[in-house]
Amino acid sequence: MRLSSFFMPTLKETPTEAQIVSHRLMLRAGMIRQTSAGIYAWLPLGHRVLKKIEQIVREEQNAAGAQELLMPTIQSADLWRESGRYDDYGKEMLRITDRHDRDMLFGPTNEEMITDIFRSFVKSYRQLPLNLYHIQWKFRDEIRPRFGVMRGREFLMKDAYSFDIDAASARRSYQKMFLAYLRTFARLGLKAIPMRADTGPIGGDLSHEFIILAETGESGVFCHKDWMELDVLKDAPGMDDDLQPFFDRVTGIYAATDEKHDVANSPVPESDLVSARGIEVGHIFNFGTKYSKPMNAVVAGPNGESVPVEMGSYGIGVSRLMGAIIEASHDDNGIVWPDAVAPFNVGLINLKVGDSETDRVCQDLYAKLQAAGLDVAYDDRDERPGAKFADMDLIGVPWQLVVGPRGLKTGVVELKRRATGVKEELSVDAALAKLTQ
Ligand code: 5CA
Repeated sequence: MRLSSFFMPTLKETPTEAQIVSHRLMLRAGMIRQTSAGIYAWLPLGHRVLKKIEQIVREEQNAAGAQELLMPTIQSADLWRESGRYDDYGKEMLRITDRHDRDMLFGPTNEEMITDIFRSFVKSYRQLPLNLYHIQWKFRDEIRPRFGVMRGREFLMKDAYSFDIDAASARRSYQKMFLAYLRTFARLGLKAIPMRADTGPIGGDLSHEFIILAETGESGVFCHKDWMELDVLKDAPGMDDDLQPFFDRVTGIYAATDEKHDVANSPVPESDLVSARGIEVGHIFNFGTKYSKPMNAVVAGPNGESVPVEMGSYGIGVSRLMGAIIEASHDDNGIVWPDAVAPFNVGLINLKVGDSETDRVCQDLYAKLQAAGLDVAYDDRDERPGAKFADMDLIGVPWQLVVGPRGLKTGVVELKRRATGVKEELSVDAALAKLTQ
């Protein structure tokens, strides 16, 4: 992408309405634009990152055996009357009436709809286990939308739903998602803490929240003092292995409860726990037959008997993750994207647009880096070098390649790593080799 034509409305001033750093940086970098309270348009830079996060979430869901589908955002109220949640959900649900005076709603979650799809097509235990997910916009009329995309009213969520014949099999489905979540967050460059949680309006008795540590977070968390140094995924089993020992080990260590350490039930002494604040980026639930019973989602069991299916649901806040990643990874100059989700892999800075040799080398590098499959932000704007460096740091491009006439006289360019600030001078070919290796 040539920055001279890229729609990236960066701001020089710090927006005063934003209270936390991720919100400030997303506005300053021209990633989002608020269109109503808690509702955002995703501008090209923000959209790029959103799609990268979404893709990592998708790949790990697929690797855990979940299958992607896509359900609509608008739902019929009738389904929610069947489960009993239409009245329970309260003012957070955006209720809509269509031209025929039918009650509709903008989905805050999809348990009812997926249960309806399931019961229409699945009739036998032989078709189980089944896990279906989608990545779709949700709407919750939050009383206090704030902190940008962190607590929005419209937000992008990945929600998966598992269906099993019995509780033991449902537990295994839960454990698969638990492991998939740890993997997903690790790939996003985040260290998520799984914490025993209340089930709230979703229901059930087994639930974990996944929390990213951040002082600005809205969740209180008790975390084992060694968690941030531990690499639990190092000895993690494969998806087809027995997951129980891994699950017991991890949850045993972090058996804290939503606001208070459950001293009576936790194997962890209180002295090993530290209390901190964090952002909830995922939440998983095992709720048994809470929806299948009232909605009559039954299958024929091995002896022909009718069995209400055991269910779980598994959410990841895809748009919230963008804020969480920035909270976890920024400095005074701007965002420091982990490579996996960066909007561009490489920033190519032309220090003297119009200088024929500099232009030629940049053009050549731009073509070769792209041919190697990298996303390149080529700063070919007629701007001062200082402004270009500042923008590249603000938008957090992990590798920055600086090309100017002075360096080219001796055949070198400068390569900077955003995260460390370390700069090195290399020949054009060596820089290219390093970036494309
Ligand atoms: N049906 C279940 C699991 S699919 C469910 O809805 N769970 S949830 O309510 O916990 O939401 C799942 C995730 O969505 C949360 O962990 C959080 O990361 C994200 N989320 C929830 N509310 C918001 C919001 N207002 N803004 C941004 N993200 C949100």
